[in-house]
Amino acid sequence: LNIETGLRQALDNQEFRVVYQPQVDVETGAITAMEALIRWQHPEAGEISPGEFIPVAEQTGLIIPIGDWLLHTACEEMLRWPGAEHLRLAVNLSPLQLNQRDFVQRVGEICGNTGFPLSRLDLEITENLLMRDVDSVVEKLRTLSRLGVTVAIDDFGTGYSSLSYLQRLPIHTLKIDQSFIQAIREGQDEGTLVETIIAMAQGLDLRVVAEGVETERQLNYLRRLKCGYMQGYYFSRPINGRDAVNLLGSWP
Ligand code: G
Ligand code: G
Ligand code: MN
Ligand code: NA
Repeated sequence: LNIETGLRQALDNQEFRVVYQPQVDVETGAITAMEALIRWQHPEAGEISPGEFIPVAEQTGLIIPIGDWLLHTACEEMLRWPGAEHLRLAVNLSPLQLNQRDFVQRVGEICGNTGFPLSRLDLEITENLLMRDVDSVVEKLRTLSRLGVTVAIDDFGTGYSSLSYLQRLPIHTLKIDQSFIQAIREGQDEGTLVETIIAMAQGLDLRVVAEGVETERQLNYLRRLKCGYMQGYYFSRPINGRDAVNLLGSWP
């Protein structure tokens, strides 16, 4: 299988799908957002994971049309969900997308065309942005922030962002990498890095989302620390739009 060749045809052949994973308010238990995640069903090779094909999409520039497709599709789909009028939509961005000169315009157009309010959009960027031009990315994120978009640092704690870097970027949310959450186990849940990150985020006035929550122990721990939001298999795996509608309808 040649991933690059396959990727070049995948959009035309409608081989991508979007799945969604809920984010839950720790205090109220309500679902407040859905993270959109891309899936690729190759006609011969079957499902190929984003971990495999996203790097190739980035190297080839195909991440630009693929990213546009994902945002457009997720916006359209979520707007059709009953009772989801207040849900936020979180999407993952590659550095290459942010480095596009017309990035702000593209996001504005996709939301404008679909009717999805910018004020319900969360952009997830990783710490290792490898941004060629930090100033211009900061400027773009500022512009989007003024329009109501929020920005999250994804996989927080695994990259090399310094505190000064964090302060420079107009961000609203830290998503604690799942490896730190999974380290919360019987007898090992004191003085964890999670505790430190949450305290730091509170000091910086940032929202915190804990990723990869799988157990009740982890949930209770996050509640004690007054972590704001959480996401993980404990609540739901990433699911398709139809299942997401059912989940929302039956959520307590
Ligand atoms: O969904 P899964 O856990 O398999 O995702 C694996 C990785 O792929 C994660 O780091 C996730 O952020 C990334 N990913 C999933 N969907 C997208 C997408 O639409 N765009 C980008 N850039 N990355 C994505
Ligand atoms: O890098 P990013 O955070 O966008 O990646 C999200 C990925 O994490 C998705 O591929 C999703 O399938 C995966 N994921 C979400 N919740 C859990 C969880 O509770 N446990 C594990 N192991 N993976 C998870
Ligand atoms: Mn993410
Ligand atoms: Na993450």
